[in-house]
Amino acid sequence: MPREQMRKLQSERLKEVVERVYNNCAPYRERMQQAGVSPADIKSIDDIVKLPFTSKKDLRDYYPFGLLSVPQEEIVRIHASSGTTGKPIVAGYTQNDLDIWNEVGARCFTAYGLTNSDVVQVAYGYGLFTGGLGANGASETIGAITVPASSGNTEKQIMLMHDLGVTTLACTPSYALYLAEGLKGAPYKREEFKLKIGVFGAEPWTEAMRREIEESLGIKAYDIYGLTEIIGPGVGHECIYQNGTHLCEDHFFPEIINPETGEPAAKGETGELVFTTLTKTGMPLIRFRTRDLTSLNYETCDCGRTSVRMGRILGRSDDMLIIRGVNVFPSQVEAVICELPELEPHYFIVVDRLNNSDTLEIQVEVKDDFYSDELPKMIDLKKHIAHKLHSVLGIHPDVKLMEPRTIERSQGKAKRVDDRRKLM
Ligand code: DLL
Repeated sequence: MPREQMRKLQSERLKEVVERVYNNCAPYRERMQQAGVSPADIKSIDDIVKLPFTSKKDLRDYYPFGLLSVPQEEIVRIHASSGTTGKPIVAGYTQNDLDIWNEVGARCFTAYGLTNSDVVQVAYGYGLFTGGLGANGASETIGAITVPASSGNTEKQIMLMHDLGVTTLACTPSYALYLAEGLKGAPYKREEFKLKIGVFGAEPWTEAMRREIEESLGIKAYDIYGLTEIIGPGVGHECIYQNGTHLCEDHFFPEIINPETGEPAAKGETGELVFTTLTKTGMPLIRFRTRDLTSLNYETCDCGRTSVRMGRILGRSDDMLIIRGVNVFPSQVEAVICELPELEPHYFIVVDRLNNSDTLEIQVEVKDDFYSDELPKMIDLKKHIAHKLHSVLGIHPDVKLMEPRTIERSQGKAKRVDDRRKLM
């Protein structure tokens, strides 16, 4: 769709959704009244900046159903994501919302080149988490054979993949790496598998990790993006050019803001991603602050799609570690580790405070071929890794070399940081 036409569509839809939340959801009405803005002030998509933000805190404050814009009877599905503290964040979906979800999910799967000839193994968890049911809906909507394996039980996953001629694996990128390890010890040859495509998301991953997955599984690995509050997987997808995540902006309008000031960021600048759901009816969200840090690119993609492309999620504004005053993102550590041939792509970060000074320990796993009993060799390797990490992070980490297969593997979203400072 030409950009001008897209903006027209977004303008119309924004007016409708603002009317809906204003008339049907008291917290929105009150907040808009406080900000001195009414639905009549929203004439085009450019007026979106007049509207107040919504945050994760609002979802907690109005837990579980206070932000619905329809009578509860119209809700047909609940999903939830566990927060770091206390109650989960709950999202209610109407049948209209599930239909939109299936449509955008199908759009994602089509962009990866999938059709009804494919066999899709969904190894995201099924349940309150949106990964399993979301990918399931996308796969069924394009008419592919859908294998609802859910997460865990790696041996069985591999057997199913082999026996059913699975062409597509949908799971977290960290679980894809875990499965790749499992495949090495499995009683099948690579030629016996039909696997060619991976649909990976639900956690940040780097280009280096993509290469690692593509090489170890012999597939093309594509990004899928989404969040419980907006809709699960299906908010955005890569295309075969793997050059940014196209957002389904006819349904989810994106903005980038400066996370400190809330002001719109300059074109192309990195900042916090904010979404307004333009078509949802159950729990529409206006200017929802995702805390994800990224940038947007409005140039037409080589694939011909005109939809805006999101850069990789660099981390979350709340995931950023400040260590001895320096901002450190786990994704930076991951990029370095995946580049080093001596290391497995698994790591764990421990931050602590000793005598009022922050400590940063990075546990890395040495590959079998490089692990040695000869101390000088190991000391040299450790120095080399510390040097590489220092050049990217700007601070000196304490590198801890771990034996092969000793860092815990993840079957869902990987937990990679233990910040012990908060406990003190
Ligand atoms: O993780 C939805 C999902 C399921 C997306 C399966 C893709 C595949 P939540 O549990 O609510 O929902 O977590 C949402 O996960 O704000 C990002 O920080 C992160 N995230 C999701 N997809 C990606 C991605 C699901 N492709 C939070 N790249 C989001 C980086 C991602 N981070």
